[in-house]
Amino acid sequence: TKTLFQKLIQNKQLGKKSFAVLIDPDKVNMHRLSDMVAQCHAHEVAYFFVGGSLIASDGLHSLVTRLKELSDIPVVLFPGSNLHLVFEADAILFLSLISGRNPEFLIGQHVAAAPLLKKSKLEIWPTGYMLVDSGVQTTVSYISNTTPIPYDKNSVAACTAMAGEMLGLKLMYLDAGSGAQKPVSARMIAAVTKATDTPLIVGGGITNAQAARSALEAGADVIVVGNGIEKDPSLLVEVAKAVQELNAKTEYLP
Ligand code: 1GP
Repeated sequence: TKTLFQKLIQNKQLGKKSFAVLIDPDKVNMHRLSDMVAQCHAHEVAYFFVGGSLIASDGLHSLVTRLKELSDIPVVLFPGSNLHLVFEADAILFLSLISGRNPEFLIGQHVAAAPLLKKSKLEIWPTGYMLVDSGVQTTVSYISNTTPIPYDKNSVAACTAMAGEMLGLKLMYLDAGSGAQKPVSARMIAAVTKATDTPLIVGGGITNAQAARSALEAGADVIVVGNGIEKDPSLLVEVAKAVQELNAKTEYLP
């Protein structure tokens, strides 16, 4: 059987787009979780991303185990640091913050996590993580003590992704940061898509179906929505439908 990562690569080759729902343990409403998970099932959500740059509650472990009880949708850790390892999850975005110049988030945290990950059954997804300026200082840029890529510097993003790919990273993630005022631009997504062959995840500030559609049409393989769904649960269905519609179109192509 294929690993989750092999399926991700296969989907990219087929042009099949995926939707990941980000669940932040600090914000999640545990009473609504099972309804939300049922909706994710019904609407073919591909992954749960779980985490955040700063987790203030102690709910990460119980969130992951609860999600595993409720469904078979893969749970992918989206860690802010090596404190955020939960071995019951399916995979981990092993993020190297390549848009920044803080060695701690490029390699430091990884060294501390490596021996634990080596022993675990988690699938490791080596990811070039690029933060993009979105008009507000996001928690992640503050916590990581890095400067994001300027909003309209598409070629900086493209060259950063190219270098990440040349260093052997298998996946790129363009993130405007959770709660961004505006999502990553379609032009930047297109520039990164053109510059690399790795699958591309895009998230941050996607708060309507049109933003999701435009990110996918520009080249994103996986889109991530977190905050928007916490605020308005109906967004989950809207975005899921946009993804399904795009996939239905590509299936009719010769
Ligand atoms: C943040 O990409 C994710 O790292 C999702 O962001 O919470 O703004 O949807 P939002």
